[in-house]
Amino acid sequence: MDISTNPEMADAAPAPHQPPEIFRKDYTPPAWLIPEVSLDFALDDTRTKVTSVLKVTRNPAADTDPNLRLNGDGLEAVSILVDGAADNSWTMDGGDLLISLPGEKHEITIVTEINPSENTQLMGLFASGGMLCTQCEAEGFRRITFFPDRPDVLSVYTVRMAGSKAKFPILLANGNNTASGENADGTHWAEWHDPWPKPSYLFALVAGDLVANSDSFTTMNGRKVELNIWVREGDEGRTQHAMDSLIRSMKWDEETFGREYDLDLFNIVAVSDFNMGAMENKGLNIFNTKYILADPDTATDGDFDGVEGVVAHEYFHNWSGNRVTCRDWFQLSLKEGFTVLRDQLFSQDMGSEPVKRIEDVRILRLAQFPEDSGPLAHPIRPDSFREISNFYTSTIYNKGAEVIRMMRTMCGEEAFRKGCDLYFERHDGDAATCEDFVSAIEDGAGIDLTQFRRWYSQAGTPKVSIRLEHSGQTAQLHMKQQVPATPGQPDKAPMPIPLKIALFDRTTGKHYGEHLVTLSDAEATLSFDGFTQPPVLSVNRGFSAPISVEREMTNEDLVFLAARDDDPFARYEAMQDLVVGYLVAASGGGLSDADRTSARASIGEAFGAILSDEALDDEMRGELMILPSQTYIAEQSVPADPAAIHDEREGLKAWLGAQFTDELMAMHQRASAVPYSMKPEARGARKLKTQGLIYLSSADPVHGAKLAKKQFDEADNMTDRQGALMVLCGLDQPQREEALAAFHKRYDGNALAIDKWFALQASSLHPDALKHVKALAEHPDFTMTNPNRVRSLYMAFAGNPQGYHGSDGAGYELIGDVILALDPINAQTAARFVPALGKWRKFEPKRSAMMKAQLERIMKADKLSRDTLEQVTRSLG
Ligand code: B3K
Ligand code: ZN
Repeated sequence: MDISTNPEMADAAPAPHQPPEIFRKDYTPPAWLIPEVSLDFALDDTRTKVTSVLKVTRNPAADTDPNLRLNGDGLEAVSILVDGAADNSWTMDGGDLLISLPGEKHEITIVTEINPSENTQLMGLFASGGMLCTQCEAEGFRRITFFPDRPDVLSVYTVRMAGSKAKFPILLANGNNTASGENADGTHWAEWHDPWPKPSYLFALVAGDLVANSDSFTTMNGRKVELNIWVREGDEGRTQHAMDSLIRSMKWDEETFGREYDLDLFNIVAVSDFNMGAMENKGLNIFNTKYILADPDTATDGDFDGVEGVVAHEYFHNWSGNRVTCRDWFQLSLKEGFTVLRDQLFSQDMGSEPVKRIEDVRILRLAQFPEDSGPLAHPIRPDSFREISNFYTSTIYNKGAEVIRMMRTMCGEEAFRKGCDLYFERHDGDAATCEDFVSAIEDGAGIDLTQFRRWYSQAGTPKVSIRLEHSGQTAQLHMKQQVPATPGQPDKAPMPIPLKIALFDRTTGKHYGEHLVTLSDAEATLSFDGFTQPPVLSVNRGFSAPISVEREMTNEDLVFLAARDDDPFARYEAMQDLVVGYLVAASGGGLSDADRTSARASIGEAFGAILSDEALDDEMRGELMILPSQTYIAEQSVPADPAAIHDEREGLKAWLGAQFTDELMAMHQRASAVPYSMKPEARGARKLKTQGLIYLSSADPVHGAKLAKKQFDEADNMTDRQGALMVLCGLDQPQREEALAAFHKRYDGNALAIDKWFALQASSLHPDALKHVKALAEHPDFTMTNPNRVRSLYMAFAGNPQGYHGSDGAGYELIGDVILALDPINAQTAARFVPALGKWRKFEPKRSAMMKAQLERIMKADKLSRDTLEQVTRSLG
């Protein structure tokens, strides 16, 4: 009987079938190894034939299992040969192919056929803008051919591909190009060999009409490496920054980590349809165009930094990820956390160290803290998953990096380097675990990390309460830690928390040295002598631990630190605390008029000190001026009322803008006189210009719109142009439409710039943002099949603290619609929208119920991908 025809049964519809949960504790080594693979691709847009020859051998380190399990996803074998003969000993288990093998060594030949043009999931082999390319991490290789698609099976690959020379003049794969040739029928072929054994997730192939920006790099041992950045014709003029970044990364990794590149060739290809930022395939990185293409006219300073950071990140994976890979996907942070740390340290060295540190903490707080305090919380080494794509999270990446950074802080840079050297030496060529990494740091650096390992197993952002008591000559620091309960982890043990602290003398404005203290127990008290009056405490300097600090501190002391702390992060933090404290209290309705006046006066005092401090560089000044995000304030005020937070935050901006109009105008004028360059002072000036506009337009929208339009019209670079347009987008002034039209006209056809045009409108503070988003979805430039475009409209909107949280719930409904519409097209991207609804428990009851109702609606859909189903289930659970 059809269940839908029986109303009673329809009501009691069972929960959708859940894919199996996979547990870290169940890991077993593969029964069969594949030392060598040969792949042959007959390339075609709609019918690519893949012939795979696998040399398989029994794994002596595993239990005997006659079955060779070859993972497949949506594949059908056209033919299967075992040792050259047709074979019928195979069976299917779901999408997987099982072949029963009698001996110790066999050769398996399998032919599959795939359709890259229909592949809207962008996993496996897919078509993008006329070219064919691959994405295999984590489990995309099984969409190309049957294979043990797990990271602990390492093979040497030889790849041959053939296809139309006119359509695919450039044929690339991992490793080195060993042979190529032409056929009489207009096709050509190329053969590639990668000498380094690698897991299937690092396989890559690209075929297309591409042009290269080429250069070379000579390694520390004199190996000359050919470097190519491949893009579509016309884009090559925007690749130089990526090339410079690559060369700087190669040099930096030699100097800082002693890591040298290991092939004669390094190729990067930029594609416009890509689920994420980039992919570190061995010798053939594939990038989202967003992280390759940059010039002053089309890319902001932030975009330039993004290119530099991602190019470095992917390059650094060559050691932290490729030479030493992961045993299983539970170890993802082994490569991702470590590589994020490496790219952060690189970017710190390339530009302003404090500004980079503040930016990284801001990302952590915006993306990771909400994960840690919500239904999707998981440790940096998860214990289970249903769909690994859902675990490419800020927790794995950003908190993973913070955890390794803490080890570095605790053992010191030199000892940390020794630990890293030992890790690479011990595990080169291995599929390793997080435990292997921690042990290598322990042994190499000579440090005991027994208790520290809890950072790998416990989820949740620790809260540390700090109180300073003073009597006589002694200051006592009372510290208490609490690691909150998270799903599946109700009870937590204390973790070692390294805290850099300094105690300032409030008369001299100086401190007597920084201390590194480690809070290992639930509570501890430390005494410091020699203070005749209570010192001012500066704590978690440099953000030495990824925790949230609750410190009992007067506004007066916060102003003191915001104006003069010599640790730039602590100075920023004092300013943030001052504002967060005010906005949380004000939006919660718990502030008397007198308290409001006095808190604003303190914020004004600190803000004034920041504007006028001549010792500050402008990049840092701009950083200190940025108010804490609405999302961060909402996190601090559960249950949050987004409308109240918005009103208070806007009120404070307008108040500061009015109080400091003259200073901000003078600052804007001074900054506008600095000519465009990539020098820090010019970048700082650009940051100040837009920060100035933000406050001035808040205080006086009519005047602000004029000033913003002037900045927009006179801009000779994207940073100024986008900054001005961002401000204009939030204003209900006539200049808004004029500037939007001019921007679209100027950049018509430039996908990355048009993405900005969508994103600025979708994230704007304009009261009609939702209406704008709905209209933009109908714009001819909008498409659901390009992830960048989808993100620029809908992800920007889901992060819009005002529009998304409209009191009628229409924003939630829109995101619910997007998830349902996108799920069959691109499940990975669809699932990324679920956390926007999944934070329902943090909001006031009315909004909370409406967000939850959207999750329940999605849950009822006929068919959901594994990705979305897992995220919705966890979010409701
Ligand atoms: N390792 C890739 C991410 C792959 C994501 C798969 N869903 C990029 C990176 O982290 O460098
Ligand atoms: Zn990575």
